[in-house]
Amino acid sequence: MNTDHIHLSIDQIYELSFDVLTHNGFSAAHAAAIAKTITAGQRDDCQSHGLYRLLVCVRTLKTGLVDAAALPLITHPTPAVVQVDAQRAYSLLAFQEGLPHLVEKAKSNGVAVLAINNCFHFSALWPEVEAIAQHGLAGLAMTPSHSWVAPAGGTRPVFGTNPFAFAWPRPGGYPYVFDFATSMVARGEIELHRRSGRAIPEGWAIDRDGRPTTDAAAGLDGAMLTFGSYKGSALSTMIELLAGPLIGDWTSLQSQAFDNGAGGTPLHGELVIALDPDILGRGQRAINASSAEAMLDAISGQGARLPSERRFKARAVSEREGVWVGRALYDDVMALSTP
Ligand code: NDP
Ligand code: PYC
Repeated sequence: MNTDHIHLSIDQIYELSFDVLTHNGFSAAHAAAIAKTITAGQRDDCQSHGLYRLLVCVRTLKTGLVDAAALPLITHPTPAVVQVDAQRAYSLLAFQEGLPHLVEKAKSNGVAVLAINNCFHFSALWPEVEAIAQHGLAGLAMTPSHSWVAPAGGTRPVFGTNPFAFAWPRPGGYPYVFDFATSMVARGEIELHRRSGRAIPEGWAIDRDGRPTTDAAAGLDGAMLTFGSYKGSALSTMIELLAGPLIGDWTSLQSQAFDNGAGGTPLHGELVIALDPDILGRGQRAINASSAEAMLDAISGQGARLPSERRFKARAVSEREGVWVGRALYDDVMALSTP
């Protein structure tokens, strides 16, 4: 018997998440939207953004900063733009309600933008770009977070871990999807290392004094590093600008200042873009789709793996067999539903 892990079905993960969230004060609508994404993360073996996030959501709710029930306010500034004000609630209900408008606008205009404002944001972005690709559209999503990451050549945090995600629809199967932090790894990954007492690889973070460290706690206390040196640094800057000031929202520095040491989920905006190959592809959808497939096959045909392949395999296993959750995490989550 595996005593270090607990076996749960996907439905049980969802029910556990929903119950913990409502028990702690989230409205049913927010709890459902958050639980859906957390369940997808655990199902796809994205440990940094699965059940672990329940601990962070509930801790953040207890700071009193989050609105646990506010309904998203939707406006339509132009035919190609939908703006959703989350009103200081978590982002996922705002995305859920904005998505149909984004899809409809992209299919009418060729390109459309969903700007989510004023949202607490904890989640992986691949569920969102995958949902866009399910409509036959290409999707991009990006957000700031808290200023935890030093620019290349510097030692003081400026950027968030700033995730960047892309999906491309493929005929008859999963879309092509990538979704990564522009830091070396998501902060959640370093937090998981700290929780389990594991060292982090060199290159992920520096300590308070700017020295390379393999100590997860020292790295969290110092600064994380961007991936790809100055290239990741520039990408991260772009994300700060596009998902921050461009859409009238905060940078990671502003989010961190607002948090003021509370240790809660970042508060900022999210930029989501959808593009329609039927409108932009000069009426050659089938030809364009086959050149896209030829390019993707040239990657996987030589044994290189496509991003999300690991995740899709994990999804198939979880759907068949359920999920194993570490006992320590399970116990911490269960403790959230007891008075
Ligand atoms: P990883 O470095 O683990 O992976 C990022 C991407 O690269 C995934 O699409 C992954 O696919 C792919 N990948 C990994 N290894 C390979 C490989 N050898 N060959 C090809 N592709 C590969 O993720 P991060 O730590 O950077 O980010 C994890 C998650 O954290 C993301 O989902 C992100 O959205 C989330 N996040 C959210 C933030 C927020 O503010 N909301 C902030 C930062 C991160 P696969 O999944 O199949 O391994
Ligand atoms: O893991 O970097 C992270 C993160 C930040 C906000 C949500 N996840």
